[in-house]
Amino acid sequence: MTEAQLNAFIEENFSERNLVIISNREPYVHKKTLAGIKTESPAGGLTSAMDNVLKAVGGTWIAWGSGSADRDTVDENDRVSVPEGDNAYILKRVWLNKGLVDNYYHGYSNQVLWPLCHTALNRIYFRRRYWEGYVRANFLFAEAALEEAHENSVIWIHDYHLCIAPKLIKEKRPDLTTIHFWHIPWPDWSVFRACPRHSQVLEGLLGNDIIGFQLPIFAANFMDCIENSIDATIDQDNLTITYRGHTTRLKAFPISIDFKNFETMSSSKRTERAMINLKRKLHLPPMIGIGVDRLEYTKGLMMRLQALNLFFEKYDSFRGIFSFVQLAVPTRLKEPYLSYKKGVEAMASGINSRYGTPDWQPIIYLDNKVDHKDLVAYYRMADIGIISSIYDGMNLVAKEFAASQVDEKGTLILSEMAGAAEELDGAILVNPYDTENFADSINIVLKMSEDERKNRMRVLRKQIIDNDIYKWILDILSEVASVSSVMLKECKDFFDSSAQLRKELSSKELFLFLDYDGTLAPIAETPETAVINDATREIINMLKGKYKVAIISGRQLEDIMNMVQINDIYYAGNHGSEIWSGDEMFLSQDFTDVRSRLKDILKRLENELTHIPGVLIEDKGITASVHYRKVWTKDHGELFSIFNNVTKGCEDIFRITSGKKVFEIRPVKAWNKGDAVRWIMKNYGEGTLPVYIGDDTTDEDAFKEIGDGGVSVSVGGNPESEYFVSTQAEVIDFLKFFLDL
Ligand code: GDG
Repeated sequence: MTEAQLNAFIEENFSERNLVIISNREPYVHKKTLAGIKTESPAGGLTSAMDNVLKAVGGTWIAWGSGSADRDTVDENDRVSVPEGDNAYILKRVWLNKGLVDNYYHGYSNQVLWPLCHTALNRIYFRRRYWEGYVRANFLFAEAALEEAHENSVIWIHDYHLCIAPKLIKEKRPDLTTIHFWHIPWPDWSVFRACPRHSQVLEGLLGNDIIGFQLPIFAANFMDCIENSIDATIDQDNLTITYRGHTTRLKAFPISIDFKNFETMSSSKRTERAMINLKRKLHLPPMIGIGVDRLEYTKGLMMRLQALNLFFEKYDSFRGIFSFVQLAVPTRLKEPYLSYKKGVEAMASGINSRYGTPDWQPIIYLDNKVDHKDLVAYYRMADIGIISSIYDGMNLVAKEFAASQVDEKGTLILSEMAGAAEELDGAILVNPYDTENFADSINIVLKMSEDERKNRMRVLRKQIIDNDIYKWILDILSEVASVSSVMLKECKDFFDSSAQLRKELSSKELFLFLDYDGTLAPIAETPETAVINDATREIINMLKGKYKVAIISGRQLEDIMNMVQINDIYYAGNHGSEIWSGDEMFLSQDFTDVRSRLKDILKRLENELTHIPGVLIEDKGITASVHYRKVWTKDHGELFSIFNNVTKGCEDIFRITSGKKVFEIRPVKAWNKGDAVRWIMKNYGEGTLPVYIGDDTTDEDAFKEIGDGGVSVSVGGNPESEYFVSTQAEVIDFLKFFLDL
């Protein structure tokens, strides 16, 4: 991919659109110095990647103005053109006072979300004021974005500092397209549930049209968290979540670097001179290793030093001829980082005093930030690059190291826990906690033949060439273009539209179709505890005097009639395969065969699933449900595989569908809720307009059946329905609306 190809794509698809980026960190910081105002670019993967995007696309970047001269360099709208002289785009600064920085940035962002997402639960520290500051700061960022947004703008939000902003932006401007890229890992529910205010975080993020993750597993983990904590409609196949009428799409976009730029910088004469100077200045031995990290506990610097310590102890022939250069830029400058810094420094100097000699140091520890142009010299001269993250979204250093290896002589040792390990085949993977194996891997690499090194490095570089930063941007912007051109089908808030609906419906004869579980009754742990309350029952009793009413359920007919206990209305059980009209029963087919085959399947499932606690098998005569709401997430994989195995081969007679934590086994020819609506309307609904409310994916067939010929309403929002009510608790107001009509 080249910059030119990307520009052509942007020209074609985005020339009419304005791109607004929001991130916590700004790409250019203005600082007061004795020599005047100086501009700096902070170290960090995010800023370097996104600076490239805006240089290519133009637009506005909104970020916290953290530099001492930041206020002196902006105009009256808090804007400044950057980079200086080039004026490729606008940087708009948001001002945060010290208290807000402490609570929002050092507090909720860095002491809750950062350790949480890196599964370092014992490092989480939460105060209520952190959360309040976080919400306030998100509000300020969202306001700034709304000021800069044009009609048609695309808002590209970054990372864990800004989880609430998407919701705030969408509430005011639903027409804007919002994409959020999550740079760090996303943990599964067993970890994420430890997050104080986790529902608000998830709800905030669901304001986005797209959420991008580094790896598919992080998107799957996000789904897992939604499934366990938010009443939303989930489409596992298309990776979409519909919540309160809005659909969010999840997708993995592994981030990359500007390969060409690193390669060009590294091949330059300047770099060759810098390598000679560094070797002389640092008294480097013939073989060297390199580590480049923010001084950050997730980067596993302690584990790396432990492995190096063991390496120098065990493989003493390398003493005097191999040094490891560690560039560690201090970051965040607060606890726990200050203690971590001291620990790392003490360990490095311990190794040096243990093995060092007057003219050789095993570890050369440098904590000053170096310019990228100089950084490539370190990368290029290294025989080995080490990344030992305990958990990492991607890790751009891995890719920068490879891109700078223009002589192809260096080898990368890469932690299995870094996202980059999923992509970079030529690297030697290590578990950072396995110190012996890690130390042995350093020895193996240093003794590796030149041919193997070159082969590995070629494979590695090829992967990055094919998937560079321009491809990453293109993939994301293509997704944005497709989302906005199709404009994911949205549904409207029923109550916001009530005046209009009142006008349209008051003169009509209506037929109310009501789903039961999750609609008339709240979802419960077991089917028998999902009960309808007296108030709802009373309203339905009144409604049946005014309109025709049908209860449509996936439960067995007898079961649903027992649960609801209202006479003189229609019932459809087993998704419509059994219908009760008030005085007669209708079956959609002869179920004799189905019944006996289903019995066998359920018997096998019962036998094979007994050891998994929490599985509930519901025999509904002609259909069955396997509920796993109470099954631990860790057992889901095993449950799914047993279920698939047992039901394999019965496709001639049964169809498997899934709903909210439930698998349904239904005869191939069995009716769905859409069929039930059609049949009831044809036989009993002449002259009436159907109104349907339901909460589950199985209600989609009914929504589709109704289409424009009635009113379809989902609980929680489903793109197939025309309207939504937000929660099950609002269903009672929905029923009252018809009573008052
Ligand atoms: C997050 C995720 C994900 C470091 N020291 C110096 C310096 N750096 C630059 C490197 C590289 C960047 O910092 C670090 O990249 P990481 O990928 O390790 O990034 P994080 O800051 O942890 O960021 C991470 C990333 O977002 C992107 O999505 O990969 O997983 O945690 O670019 O070169 N740069 C300069 N001097 C230094 O001394 N100039």
